[in-house]
Order: sequence, then structure tokens, then C-alpha cells
Amino acid sequence: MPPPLLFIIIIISPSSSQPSGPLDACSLGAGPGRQALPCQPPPTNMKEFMQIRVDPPGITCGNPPERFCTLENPYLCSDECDASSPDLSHPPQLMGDRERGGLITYWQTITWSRYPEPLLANITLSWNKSLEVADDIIITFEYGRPTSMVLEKSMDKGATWQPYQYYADDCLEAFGMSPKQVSDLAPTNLTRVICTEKYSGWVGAKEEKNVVFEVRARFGVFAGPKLINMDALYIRMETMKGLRDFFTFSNLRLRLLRPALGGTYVQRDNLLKYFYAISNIDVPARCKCNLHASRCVLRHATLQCECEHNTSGQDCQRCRGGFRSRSWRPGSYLPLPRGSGSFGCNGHSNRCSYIDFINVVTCVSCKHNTRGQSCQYCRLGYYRNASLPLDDDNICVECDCDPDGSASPHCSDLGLCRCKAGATGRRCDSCVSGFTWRGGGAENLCDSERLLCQNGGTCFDFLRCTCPGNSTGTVRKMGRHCDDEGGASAALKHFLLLATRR
Ligand SMILES: *[C@@H]1O[C@H](CO)[C@@H](O)[C@H](O)[C@H]1NC(C)=O
Ligand SMILES: *[C@@H]1O[C@H](CO)[C@@H](O)[C@H](O)[C@H]1NC(C)=O
Ligand SMILES: *[C@@H]1O[C@H](CO)[C@@H](O)[C@H](O)[C@H]1NC(C)=O
Ligand SMILES: *[C@@H]1O[C@H](CO)[C@@H](O)[C@H](O)[C@H]1NC(C)=O
Ligand SMILES: *[C@@H]1O[C@H](CO)[C@@H](O)[C@H](O)[C@H]1NC(C)=O
Ligand SMILES: *[C@@H]1O[C@H](CO)[C@@H](O)[C@H](O)[C@H]1NC(C)=O
Ligand SMILES: [Ca+2]
Repeated sequence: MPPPLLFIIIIISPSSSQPSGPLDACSLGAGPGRQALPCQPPPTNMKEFMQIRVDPPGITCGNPPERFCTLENPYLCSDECDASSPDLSHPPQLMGDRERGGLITYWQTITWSRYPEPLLANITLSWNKSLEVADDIIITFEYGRPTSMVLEKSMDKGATWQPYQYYADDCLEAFGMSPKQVSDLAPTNLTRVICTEKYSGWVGAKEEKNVVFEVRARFGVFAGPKLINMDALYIRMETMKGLRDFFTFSNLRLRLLRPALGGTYVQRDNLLKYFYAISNIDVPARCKCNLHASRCVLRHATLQCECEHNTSGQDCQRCRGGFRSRSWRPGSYLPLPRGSGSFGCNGHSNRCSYIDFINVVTCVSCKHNTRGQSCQYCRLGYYRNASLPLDDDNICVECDCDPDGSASPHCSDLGLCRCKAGATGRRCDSCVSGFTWRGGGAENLCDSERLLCQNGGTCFDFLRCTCPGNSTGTVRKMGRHCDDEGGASAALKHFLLLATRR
């Protein structure tokens, strides 16, 4: 008989308006009884830790020194880039420096003097560490934003790359893509790579300097516009395929494909006003620690999670040496800690989904004989082995109640079956004293301890007294007293009653 399906609604309450709020601590309580909690380091501006590389070689201005003009006033070409002069040079590290005293410092390329050959530049930002973006990535361009560029990312330290977002003043012309905005994205297609025209149109070089990769607005699709319900986002990250990966990167690359033009076409007679200049790149992100660390530190010039929960590795992606009794798993935001005895989603289901409008996670097809909304209980007919960790595949043990001695195939939390009268034992597979196992506990009519046959009779099979005085030596009377007809018929009735009950 299949166990009945029970539907239990677990309401996950919003608990914080801070993206970093609910996952600050890796454990609750202290000492041996402390409870492990999913945790992650706070976000920080990763521009402090990025390695910047610019391609092709020679794209940075100033070697040889070069004059440049501005789009606003193309006939005033008094500015000069000279790599040998500290005041006039524009090296790549000025994209990641801390600017002081209101002085804007920026990296700048050579001008487009080789037009119509395209003016291309790649900026590769590397951290040698898996990171999770936590807020908008903002690239600040001086002298106008490119009319066409691509933001790419790598999740494997530069081995493979994929586009993250396309930017153009005309997406169809530049990339053959129809223009989209993040506000066009729904929960089902949030991880789509889009081309946006929002950050490439000419509005004046000083008006709008930023090109943005919108993270906040994407988070808002799940967490609400003010990011009040970050819980909902974190739960989605675990239940929706590809969502966490979408926000994960170890390198970023900007492919600058066409500079700002200041108008609709290129003025061939003044190519000195076309170039790229970037003053800042903000990358708010946190170290990816698989929910096993709340701190991330710089060690040997490399970011490294300070792993807890007996994990180790740069991303806490392994069990610590000597802790291999349990297989490694990423930390889980599911279930929300809700007391002992529940072991929701500890790897017992791989099909959880999220119901938007009531903020509920439901797991279907619970494995390992678990059941419940988040596979947090044992199936009926099974009980929990309290000496095993919650995520163990053998956590639920079959009750194995004796079908004859038990009143039900289900057992208690301790594995105790409910016995019929006369039966006993965890599985109800033995008899209480005074009863004999006859496909279940049957009350004895006679035995050699309490229910002795009287008047010289001997008990046979706990049900009959063989009485003396029958010349063939077989049973003359059924009663225990071997001399009492009434007693015999009463005993016979009792015997027949027992026989029909079975
Ligand atoms: C930028 O990177 C892409 C991808 O590796 C490469 O195809 C392209 O040639 C690079 N461009 C420059 C200017 O180095
Ligand atoms: C990158 O990180 C790994 C793992 O921590 C480390 O072994 C390696 O030396 C680092 N590489 C560089 C170039 O810093
Ligand atoms: C995302 O899905 C929504 C709703 O299904 C749809 O209206 C929108 O066009 C989609 N966006 C993209 C970029 O495909
Ligand atoms: C880590 O190992 C210690 C020592 O065996 C154990 O007491 C503790 O419960 C473990 N912590 C977790 C989160 O598994
Ligand atoms: C519970 O798990 C422990 C440890 O693996 C095992 O020794 C024990 O036999 C299990 N108990 C049951 C009832 O399966
Ligand atoms: C002994 O008693 C049994 C049961 O009443 C009866 O069937 C049997 O015939 C008796 N034997 C003799 C010899 O009387
Ligand atoms: Ca700067």
C-alpha cells in the first residue's frame, strides 16, 4: 500500500532587507550541541583585488605621446597622453585605483587614427577566485561610453568564457539581437543574456558615464524591488537550475568594439576625438564559499574562504582531511533551521520547486524513503535512525512490523510497532507470557506455569488438557479440571473463540 501523500505548507518568512543579513553566521549556539548554518562572506568591492590586463599590447595611449581631442569640442585638442610623464600617463591600474580629492584618474587608449580599421580593446579582470556578484557592476567611461561592447565572464579562471551582456546603441545592427532591458526579464528567463541599448546612446560625455551590469534589478525579480525578501532569492538560487551560476564568475572581460562617436557617424577628418577612457570599475561581489564560510581573506595574494563546517579548499569545496565519513555537499539555505528532528532537503530530493506567490518550496519525489514538503520526514512504515546524520541516505529505516502481531504497518519515531493483544517486541513478533504464537499472540488455555491442567491432566499444545481415565489414553475432556463438564464446555467455547479470531 503506498503511503498517503501529505501536503504541509512551510512558510518561509522574510527576515532581512540586507543582502548579507541572514547568512552571516556559520553556526548557532556553542559547544558540541551547536548547529551548523549556511553562511557566506559579506560583499565587498572586488576592484581592490583584481588583476587588470589590457589587450592588444600598445593599446594604452602615450607611447609614443599623442594628442587627443574631445567629442564636445573637437577643435580644442590641447590634451596630451604621455606614458613617460606621471601627470600625463593613463595606465590600466587607474581603472581600479582609489581616487582621492575629487581627482578623476583613468586608463585611456590610443585614438582611432587607423580608421576604418576597428578600434578594439580587451580588458581582462582576474581574481583567481570564484566570486558571486552582489550588486551592480558599474564601469565608468570618461569622454563618452562605447557605442558597442560586450561584457564576458569566466567561471573557471579564464579557461572558458561566455557573454554576460551585450551593449550597443543599435543591438540589431551590432549583434543581430533585439534590444532588451532587465525589466523585460521574468523569473523564468532571468539568466538570459541580453543586449541593451540603455548604456550606449550618445547623451553627452559628461551626462551619463556609466555602463551597468544590473544585478540589483535581477535580484529584485525574486527579492522584490527593494530587495526586502532576500530569502526568496537565496532559496531560488538553490532550487532553480543555473541561477547561482549566473551570478558566479572568476574573471570578467570587457570587449570594447566601437568607441563613442558623439553623433551618428565617424568624422574622418578628426579621428583624434575617438578613443576609450575608463576611470573606474566597481565590482561588488562576495567570495563564493559554497555557504560554508562567513569570512574570505587574502592569503599569498589570493582570496581564500575561511572554511567552517569541517570543509576546506579555496571555495570550501572539499571535506577537511580526516572528515570524509560524510560526502561533501555545498551548504544549503534549505531548510531554514527549524528545530531538531527535521531534516528537510538534506539531499533527499533533487526536485524542489518554488511557488512564487506563497513563497513556498516544495520537493517532489523524495528519495531514501523520506516524505514531506522538503523531504523532512520518514515515509510511513519507516522511522529515523537517530544515530545517523540528517543527510545520510539510510536515515529512514523500515519499521518491518510483524504483519500477524501488529495492528498497523506503521511504527513510532523510535521504531516501535503497535502490537495486537498478546504480541510484544519492537516488531510485535513475540508473545507476552500466557500467550502462544499462532500467527499472532493467542491466549493459552493451559500451560506448565500458571494454567496447569488439574486432576492429573497434562497440557497439550497450550490448548488441551489430556485427562486420565480415557481407556484409549486420548482426550476425554477439554477442560483444565478434567472432571467438570461445565468447565470443559466453557473451555471449548474459549478455544473455538480463539480459533475464529485468528
Ligand atoms: C579579445 O578577446 C577575444 C576573445 O578571446 C579575442 O577573440 C579578441 O581577439 C581579443 N581582442 C583583442 C583586441 O585582443
Ligand atoms: C590561484 O589560486 C590557486 C588556489 O589558491 C593558487 O594555488 C595559485 O597559486 C593562484 N595563482 C595565482 C596566479 O595567484
Ligand atoms: C522573459 O519572459 C517574459 C515572460 O514570459 C517575456 O515577456 C519576456 O519577453 C522574456 N524576456 C526575454 C528577454 O526573453
Ligand atoms: C566538525 O567536526 C567536529 C569534530 O568531529 C564535530 O563535532 C562537528 O559537529 C563537525 N561540524 C559539522 C558542521 O559537521
Ligand atoms: C543506525 O545507524 C547505525 C550507524 O550506521 C547502524 O550501526 C545501526 O545499525 C543503524 N540502526 C538501524 C536500526 O538501522
Ligand atoms: C477418549 O476420549 C476421546 C474424546 O472424547 C474419544 O474420542 C475416545 O473415543 C475416547 N477413548 C475411549 C477409549 O473411550
Ligand atoms: Ca580611477
